[in-house]
Amino acid sequence: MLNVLTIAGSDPSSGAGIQGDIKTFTSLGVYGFAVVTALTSQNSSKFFKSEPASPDIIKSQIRSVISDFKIDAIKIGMVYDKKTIKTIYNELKNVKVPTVLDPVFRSTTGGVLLHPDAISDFIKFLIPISHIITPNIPEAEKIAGMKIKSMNDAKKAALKINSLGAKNVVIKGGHMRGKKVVDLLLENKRFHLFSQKRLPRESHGGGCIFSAALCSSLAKGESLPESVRHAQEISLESIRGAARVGRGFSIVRQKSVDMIEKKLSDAMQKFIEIDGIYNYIPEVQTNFVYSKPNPKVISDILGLEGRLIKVGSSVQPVGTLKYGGSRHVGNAVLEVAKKFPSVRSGLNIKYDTKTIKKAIAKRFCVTYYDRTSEPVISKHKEGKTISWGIKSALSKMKVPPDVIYHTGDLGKEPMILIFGKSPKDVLTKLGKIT
Ligand code: PXL
Repeated sequence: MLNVLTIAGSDPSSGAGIQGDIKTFTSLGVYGFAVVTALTSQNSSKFFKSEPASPDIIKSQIRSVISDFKIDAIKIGMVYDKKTIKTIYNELKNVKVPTVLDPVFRSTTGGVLLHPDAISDFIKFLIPISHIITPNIPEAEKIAGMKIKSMNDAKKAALKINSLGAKNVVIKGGHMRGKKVVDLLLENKRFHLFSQKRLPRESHGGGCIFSAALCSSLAKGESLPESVRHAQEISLESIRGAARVGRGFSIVRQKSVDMIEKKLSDAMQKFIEIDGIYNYIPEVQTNFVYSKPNPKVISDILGLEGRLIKVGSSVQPVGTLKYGGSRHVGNAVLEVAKKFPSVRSGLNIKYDTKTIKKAIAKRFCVTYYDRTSEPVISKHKEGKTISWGIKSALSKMKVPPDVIYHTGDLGKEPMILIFGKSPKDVLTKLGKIT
């Protein structure tokens, strides 16, 4: 499991701050650690007070986490005053973990979250140690020292913030007028625009969700454009689901965790980390899928819209997990699950007679099909070959298969598919034959 750390303030209304961040992390399947920089008292309509934690306890909290856990990404939220900023800077300046800096200046209800005399230290110390900074328009105006009235202004402000030491900048467009919300990313001197429908409401916690989601995506190794797109989608979804739990602003609501996605992405991570696994990646690359119970259609099956690809002597995921994302392995699992509903996960690896022999020696249930004997009608229908092949391989089977292979056809690479109840089960089987 991936680990992320938020260094932020406490919000007892739990929409924003560390409470909000932990919910976002959990909903995205990463483990969230939290270092508290300040306490606030606030609800959905009013901000009452705030009080910073002492530098000593902030330092000690950061050390207690960093010294024990492997942290994959960090988010910095509310930092309140100069002392807090310097403490965080000192603790993180030599830590090589991608850091998302969320400038948190004011609460939704107008409470001061960064003391005005601390803004110059915020810029001087925290911006240079961040991998990406995520201001909204008013925050970007304050940091860049200019008004932002147009996309052109936003681009200028992003370049200015970049010159202050932020390696990458995303300016969230929510405060700009228009039917769409356009977020602007500056990465390596290049601009990317991300446009989304505008929702007709304001809610508490949206900014925190954006930066916490971005942090989770970076931990997962997604590219910056992918991470921003994801963060935008997740924020929108959480704002759409916001609930009016109090008398004031609605509070954002994170969607619940998709355990299918979580289990598959955890298993993919483990797969990638298997020593020498690149030797098992076929020419057509690998996909790994996990199905909802009793799948009826390919869109019941989660897979990579992309592949796990061999890069030199490593394996890297390309693309994102989507239901219906995998045609080949997805259709294979769909076909097996129709006959044996306990089978819900599958993975393809390079064909090798040694692997087949090992599977047989381990008393795995192994079967195969012959692509060259596929009827011509079926061959010409896109995506039908797999369904035909799996059906033919299963025709005499009484128990669920562990492995199905085929030895190829003219221009078609031979392949081994491993099946199991869950991605973890598939990995266990894989471990026994590789
Ligand atoms: O949304 C920014 C934010 C961050 N952290 C804390 C907050 C808020 C907004 O109210 O209270 C603690």
